[in-house]
Amino acid sequence: MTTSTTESRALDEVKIGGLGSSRKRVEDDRFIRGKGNYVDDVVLPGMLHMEILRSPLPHARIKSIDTSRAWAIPGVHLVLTGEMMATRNLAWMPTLSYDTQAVLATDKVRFQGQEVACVIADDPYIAKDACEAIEVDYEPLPVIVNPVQGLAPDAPVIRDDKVGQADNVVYHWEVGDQAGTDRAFEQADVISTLECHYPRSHPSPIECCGSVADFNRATSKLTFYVTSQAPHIVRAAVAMVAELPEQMIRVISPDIGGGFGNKVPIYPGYVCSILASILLERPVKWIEDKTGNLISTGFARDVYLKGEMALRRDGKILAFRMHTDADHGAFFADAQPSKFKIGLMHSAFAAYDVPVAHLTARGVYTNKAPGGVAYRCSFRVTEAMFFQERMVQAAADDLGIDQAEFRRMNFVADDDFPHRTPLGFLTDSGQYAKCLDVGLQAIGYENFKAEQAQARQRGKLLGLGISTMTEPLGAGNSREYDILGIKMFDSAEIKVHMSGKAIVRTGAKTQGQGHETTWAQIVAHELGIPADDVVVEEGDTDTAPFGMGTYASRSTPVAGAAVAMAARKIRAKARKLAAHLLEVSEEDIEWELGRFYVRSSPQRGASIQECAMAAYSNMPDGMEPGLENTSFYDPPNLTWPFAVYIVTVEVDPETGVWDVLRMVAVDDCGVRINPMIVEGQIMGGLTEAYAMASMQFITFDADGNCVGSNYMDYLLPTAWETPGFELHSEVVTPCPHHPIGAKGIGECAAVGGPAAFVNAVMDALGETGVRNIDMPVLPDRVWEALTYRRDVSGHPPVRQD
Ligand code: MCN
Ligand code: CUN
Repeated sequence: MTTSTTESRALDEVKIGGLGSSRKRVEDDRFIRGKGNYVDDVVLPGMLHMEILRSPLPHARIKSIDTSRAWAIPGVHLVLTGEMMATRNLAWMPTLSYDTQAVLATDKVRFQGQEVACVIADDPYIAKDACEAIEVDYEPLPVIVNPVQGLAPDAPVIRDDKVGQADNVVYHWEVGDQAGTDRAFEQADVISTLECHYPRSHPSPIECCGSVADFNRATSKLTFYVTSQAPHIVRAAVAMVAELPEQMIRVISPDIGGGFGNKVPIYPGYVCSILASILLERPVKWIEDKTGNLISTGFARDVYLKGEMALRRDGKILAFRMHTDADHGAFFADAQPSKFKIGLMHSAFAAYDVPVAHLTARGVYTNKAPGGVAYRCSFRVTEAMFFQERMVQAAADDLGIDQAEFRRMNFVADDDFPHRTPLGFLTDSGQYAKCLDVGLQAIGYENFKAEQAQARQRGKLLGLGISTMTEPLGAGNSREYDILGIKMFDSAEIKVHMSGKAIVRTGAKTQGQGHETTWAQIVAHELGIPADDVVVEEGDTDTAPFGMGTYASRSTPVAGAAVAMAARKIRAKARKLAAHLLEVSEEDIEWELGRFYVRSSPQRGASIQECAMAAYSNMPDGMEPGLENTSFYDPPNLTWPFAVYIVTVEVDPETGVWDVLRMVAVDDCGVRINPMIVEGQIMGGLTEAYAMASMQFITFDADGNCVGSNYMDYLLPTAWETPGFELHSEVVTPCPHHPIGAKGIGECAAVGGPAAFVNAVMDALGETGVRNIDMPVLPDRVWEALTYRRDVSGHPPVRQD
């Protein structure tokens, strides 16, 4: 390269795949060729197959289990029951929320689909047949399908296994200033109220959960292939539950076909496959089927939300109070920071400048599969933001103030950061009003209002819904966030080879988010090594540095930050190597992307690749050879992305059917590492938001039968049903405490999206006096609301007899 001495020789960052490059996802090369390596692709010599017998009843005492017919089937190697698990102290296991969960039921079954027995056989078909040959004698018990029933004074105690548990309450939790909130309500001109139910929803990844346990008696080592978003947590849990030494456990999460939170909890199937492999000294594979997944694995939401807002006539929000009743199913098995019982529900209204607030929460056991926290949400932020935006719209309507204007006047101002919210968070940065303005401009807000008025005169119902969200992403800091006492931080390791190529490993675990692409981009940004020269590896606890895994969109905020910090340590060492190569002192060295140079003669330089070679072949006296480093990153705060979603709909009053006319999304997630991947994340999240708002329905009848345990009943939108989305990326507020200014994005659209759709339908219903229709906003619910001019609740039915 011939350049003049004054001209920069820095590499073009976008060309080498650095920050801001919409580099194609490197992992897709194998995925689109069908060459991914999922747990079900793992085939080991001598491998056996496990199937689970699940309870048909939601609540029943187990009188007896007869496995003799199953044992007699040729090809059956082992039949596991709770009684056998109990002899090894494995009938119950700890959950990630300091509760216990039955691995295989011993005393009672507590939800439909609960694991009762396992069969390990030569193939999955024999195992399944043998499961059907097991005879279980159940004595049915009264069933509880919602918190109202669970809290009734004469309700049967579901968790009678727990010493001292006399009712179905899991916890009471509160935060905020009750007395101050009461005083603020006394000052209010107007008090707005809202009550709604955020229904159960299910992540439903393409790949179900599964595991292959391979215990080798000769080496005493357990290799455990598993569909986990957090392999290191699984290793810790297996060490705890199975009492195996941690260094003898190798957990490998290979390719994962979508996680969405479903693959965070520890499932009974994992534990049973491990015990079976230890007992049989052969590899044991368990692959869950779709119904098993839909009926028994980590659900989300199912929370009853109730709140009030104290308002001044001019539109100022003075205070809010909120109460939530969460249906946790039979076991409190959520994975969440232990200090916060209802997740991060107290992030509600964090984008609004509210002086004082109070939140109470109660968890209730019911005869349903354990759930509550998973599905594209940073620990219940989804429910918090949904309630926030439904409440804000109701308050604006009550005051007769324009919904956009009401939001704008109450937003935390751009110069008011860091901002302490009334429920204790410290939000870091944002340009809320600007995002809103971009959204309103894009949707043509003023025009729409005119169109809406004209349409109403013609008997057509048009509606416009706005939703905003700010989400605390990137737990910890470790001062406040831990899971089972393990502090939440993350890590990255970079090894630069002598040719200047590199490998990055982190404690996170991609499930489709594209880490193999984006972590390399961070290295390219920090070191000037082209992203194509950097390979990324995650998910093997024997090789990856410790980390808490990928959920709550924590990877970029935490593991991504660790990648940048590890790269900076490498750069610091490379600088010393450059000084040595250029025969000047380190103080005389400058850095530009990909190259160190001598300040006084910029044409004299050493590329990062030359420094790498020197680390193996020509290091200064006294310097350790090699160019590798690890960084453990404990974030100072969560990152706080912000978004505005605006939807317009047309409702047919004759049928209640509603169609989305347009949807505009303005997301500010700080610096975008890979704009294309960020857009993919937003589109995926908006699709899920649309599904939850419009069609997805997994509920339970009065007898506790799960309705929605198959894809005829539980609907997934295809490209045909999904509306088009218009994405805007012009607002960028770099995160002030993240090394590259990035904030999380993985869940924002699923978190903020649902309220935009519901608000749009509610806006269309405008003058009917209907205040709420619970999700999913099915046409019959809309029709009912319009026809009878009443709210339509989505509460599960309660038996009347
Ligand atoms: N990214 C970026 N610039 C930013 C922020 C993120 O380029 N400013 C990129 C990241 O580098 C990463 C992706 O976007 O490649 C998502 O990053 P992040 O927001 O850090 O989220 P995580 O990687 O921690 O992913 C978790 C999040 C969660 S919790 C759920 S649930 C969810 C989601 O990701 N599950 C998914 N998106 C998913 N996408 C797919 N395809 N599959 C899943 O299971
Ligand atoms: Cu809550 S679903 Mo994501 O955090 O794995």
